[in-house]
Amino acid sequence: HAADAHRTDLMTITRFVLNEQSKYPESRGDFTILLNHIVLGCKFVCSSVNKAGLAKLIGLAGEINIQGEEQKKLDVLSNEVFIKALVSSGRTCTLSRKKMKMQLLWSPQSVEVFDPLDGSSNIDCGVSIGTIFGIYMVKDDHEPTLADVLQPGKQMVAAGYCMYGSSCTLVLSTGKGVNGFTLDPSLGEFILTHPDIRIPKKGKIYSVNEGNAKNFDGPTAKYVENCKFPKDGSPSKSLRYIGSMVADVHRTLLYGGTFMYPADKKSPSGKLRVLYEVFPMSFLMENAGGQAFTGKQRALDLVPTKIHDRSPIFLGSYDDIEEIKALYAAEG
Ligand code: AHM
Repeated sequence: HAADAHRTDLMTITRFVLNEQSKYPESRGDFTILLNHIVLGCKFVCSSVNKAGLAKLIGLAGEINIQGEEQKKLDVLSNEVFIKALVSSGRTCTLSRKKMKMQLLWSPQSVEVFDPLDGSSNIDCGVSIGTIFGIYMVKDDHEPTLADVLQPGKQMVAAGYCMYGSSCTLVLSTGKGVNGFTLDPSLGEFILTHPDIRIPKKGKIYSVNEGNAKNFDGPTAKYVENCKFPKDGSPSKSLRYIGSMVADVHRTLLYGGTFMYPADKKSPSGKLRVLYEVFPMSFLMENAGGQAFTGKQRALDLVPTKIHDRSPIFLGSYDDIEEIKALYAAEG
C-alpha cells in the first residue's frame, strides 16, 4: 500500500514488548529491561559486523590501536558486549563462563543462555551471522544454580535471534507467536516488519551439509534422497545451505522447508548445541507453527545434562518434519 511507505506509527520492539507485558498485571517489567539490553548488544554487534570488512581493509585487525589495546576479534568483542550489557541491566548478577563461545547469565528472576556470534567462521567472507538467545525464568525462592539451566527447552519463556545480514533482523518469541523486527539504522530502532510469522505448512527447500552424506544415518539419507528424487511424482526440492545457522533458520521460517543438522557416524550427537542453538530455534519454530525433532523426540522435551550438550536437529515446516518423523518411526 502506498501509505505504507510513509508510515508514522512505528511499532518499536520496546513498545511491542511493553504492550505484551501490560497484558500481565503481575509482571514487574524485568523482561522488558532485560530485552532492552539484549537489543543494545545486537545493535552494537551489528555496527561492528558492518565495520569489520573495512577495519580489515585499512589494516586495523590484529594491530595495536591508539589506546595501545590490541584490536579485538569480532567474536571476542560480541561476547564481552553481551556480558556487559546484561550485567548492567541490573537483572543479572552472576555469570558462569565455561567457554568463550557461549554464555550463561543468571539473575534472581531469570537465566539467559546465548551464543553471541554464531557462524563466526563466515565473518571474513561477509556471509550473514547472528546472535541466538533463550531465556528461562527461575523461582524466586532460591539462588539460581546450574539445575535452573539444565531444563527442557519447553520451559523457556522467550527465545530469539538477531541476524546480521543485508539488513539487521531480530526475530523474537515470548511463547505466543513469532515476530520479526528490522533495524532502521537512521533511527537506531528495531521496527516491527514481520508481524506474526507463520512458517508455510510444507516447503520446497531442504537445508543440510550434504558433504557429510557418506556418514548419514538411514532415515536422513532416505529423506535427502526423497527431496531429490520424490517417489510421489512431486517436483524435487531445492537445496539451500549457508552454513550459518541463523541465516539458514531465518530462511526456513520465512520460506518453509527443512533445516537439518543430523547425527552422523562421526558425530553421533550432531554438531549443534542444545541450550543455545537447538532450543531457541526449536522454540521459534514451534511458535511459528512448525516442528523441531531430534530423530528420537520433540526437541523441546530434551533435558540437557551438561551446558554444552549437542543434539541432532530437524526443524521446519510441519508436514516436512512429519515426513522425517515417519522415516525414523519406520526405522524402529
Ligand atoms: P560454530 O560454532 O563454529 O559457529 O558452528 C556453528 C555453525 C552453525 O551456525 C551452522 O549451522 C553449522 O555450524 C554449520 O556446520 P557445518 O560447517 O558442519 O555444515
